[in-house]
Amino acid sequence: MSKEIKKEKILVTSALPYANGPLHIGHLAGAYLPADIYVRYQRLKGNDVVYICGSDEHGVAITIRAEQDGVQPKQIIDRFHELNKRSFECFGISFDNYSRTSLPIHHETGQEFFSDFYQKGILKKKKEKQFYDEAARMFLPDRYVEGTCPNCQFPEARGDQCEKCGSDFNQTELIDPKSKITGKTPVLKETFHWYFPLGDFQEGLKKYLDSHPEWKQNVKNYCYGWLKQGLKDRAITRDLQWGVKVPLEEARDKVLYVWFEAVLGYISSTKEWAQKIGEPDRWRDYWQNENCKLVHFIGKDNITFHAIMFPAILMAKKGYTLPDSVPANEFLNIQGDKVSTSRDYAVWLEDYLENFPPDSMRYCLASIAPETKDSDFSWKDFQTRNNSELVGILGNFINRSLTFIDKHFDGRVPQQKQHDELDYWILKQISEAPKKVGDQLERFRVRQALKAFMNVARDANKYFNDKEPWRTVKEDSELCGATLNICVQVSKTLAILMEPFLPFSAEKLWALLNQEGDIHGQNWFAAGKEFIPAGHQLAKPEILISKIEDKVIAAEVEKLKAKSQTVGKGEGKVSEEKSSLISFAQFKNIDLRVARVLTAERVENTDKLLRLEVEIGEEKRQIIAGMAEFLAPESMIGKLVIVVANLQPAKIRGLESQGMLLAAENDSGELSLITVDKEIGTGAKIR
Ligand code: B3M
Ligand code: ZN
Repeated sequence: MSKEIKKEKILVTSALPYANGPLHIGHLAGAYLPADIYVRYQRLKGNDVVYICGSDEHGVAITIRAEQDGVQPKQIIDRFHELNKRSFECFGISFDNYSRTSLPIHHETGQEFFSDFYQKGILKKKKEKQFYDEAARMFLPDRYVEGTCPNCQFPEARGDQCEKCGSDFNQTELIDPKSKITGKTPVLKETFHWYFPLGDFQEGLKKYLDSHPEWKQNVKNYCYGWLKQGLKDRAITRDLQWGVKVPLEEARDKVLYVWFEAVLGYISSTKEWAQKIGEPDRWRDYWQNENCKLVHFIGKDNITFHAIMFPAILMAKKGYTLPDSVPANEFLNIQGDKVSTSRDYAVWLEDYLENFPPDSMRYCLASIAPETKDSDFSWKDFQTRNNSELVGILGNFINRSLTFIDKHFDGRVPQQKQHDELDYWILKQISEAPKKVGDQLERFRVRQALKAFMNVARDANKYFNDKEPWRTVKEDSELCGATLNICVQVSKTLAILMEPFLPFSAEKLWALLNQEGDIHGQNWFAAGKEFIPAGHQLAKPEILISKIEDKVIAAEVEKLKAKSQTVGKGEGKVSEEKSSLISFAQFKNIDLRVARVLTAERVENTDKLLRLEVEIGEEKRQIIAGMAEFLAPESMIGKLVIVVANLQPAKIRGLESQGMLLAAENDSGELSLITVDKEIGTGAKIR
């Protein structure tokens, strides 16, 4: 069957997530699950599809996180690359390759594009004034500056892009800019950068967009909006150390702008894939082949880079396939609130997997996919969808059919008989289903596709009910057998059709039907048509999907409630990992110093308080400490102690305390002073 159909070449990508934090279900719903469903479907159709992704490991998103944690960027990317890769695997996101932009193959690819443009004279070198943080003594690219969006007045716009309205701009256009490092207003200082002449591609891009009237409305709206404003040249280099080095002697301290090279990550990841399969040139079959369909799944905040910037880059490079479609999704909110990584208000993939199976979330997210507008995830809805739909409709049909056959027909597929009207009806439903589901998937409508799939399960239950096998088994066992034979064929159809949405359950069902071969390698068009012969032995029935209890859901709701009440600072800027442990950065915020006690005396009319004078390097400070019960003041004089040097001053009994002394305390409240074991000098840092 599939042989008659011409194989299509399709290269699918999902946005490369920054390796600066863990992933949450919002990520999954936007750029990964819809792509995976689409890819799995195309594979079943027998198309030649390669699914590419990887970690985005450059840019300020990474360096800011590293600075916060007080570690090197390399440590951040290694950690989150592995973590995120594993989370994707656990959710069945079936990339053919998950690469990293820190790999040499990517650096070479990025540099090759830059050099090519440079040599062709496409790039414009411009001297310009750029924001510079005098206190931190560095230029402030992109997200190192924040301010008010020049387009929509959103007060927390990043230096290169506004999260709110999606517009992108040069940072000097920001209103009331502030350095993210010191919070100070940056100054303008001269530097130079290379610009990609996006403006020159205005007409070419217009033609290109016009040739894709089928694109999603949200994507077209954004794109035409930008064209209307008029495209401007974009700087593609930055004054940073971390990134892909600009391959020019005169630009030693510059790297390629992360967005310029990140999109090229799709190409380098495909190259890496080709090398891994031992056909290093195979990537060209996709990227340099106008018959290959290139599809980018992304979130809406990335539209400009994929539908404007990247096509222009590919046009400039010449000989490359342009994106055929850019299905961008909107955002997923959680229980009525925006996801906030800094407040830990999110459903993290790793946490989810500790308590629930991946398919339940895949099902829920596919049914509420934010395709045309932002959508909302709630735990209650998740439970209802799992219990009443997945278990109550899909699982129920499979289970009642298979247990019936097990009980009354020894687990063997019964004989077929002359069909009646109901039989013809259900057979028609399953034979039409692959096209119905497929038509929606071709148009990236995951919600509708899932609905069409679930309609088959609904029809199947109706068929079972109307045929009343529990009655016919007593009156006409042959008729009953024929009904159950059809139920088996429906189950097989469901197994294939569910594979894109519910790959783990599909595997399980395939095993219950005791089918040979890999469910992931079946033929989509055989669904509803190629039947299991009578007499075939089925496996012992098992529950396909389990119900989720109220109390587990209640616990999840509580967890989120607690977080929605904590006030976040630095909302949504840089993700922080959640845990009760403190980060290294938090530890580093405490300035601990060695100090010498110069004088010590009791504070009059108190039992506990001592007034100490300490020396910290050049500085003298007064500290009021509650230690008099256990420590004689004279014994402390001359000792080297540890002081928290950046504690806010406090008034104690009218005396200002400018720091805190560290002491160990046991269960009975006894104190012992913490000292250092050699003359290291006052002011020395504790680390
Ligand atoms: N890393 C941005 C993001 O995670 C970015 C996508 C790159 S796709 C080439 O939103
Ligand atoms: Zn804006």
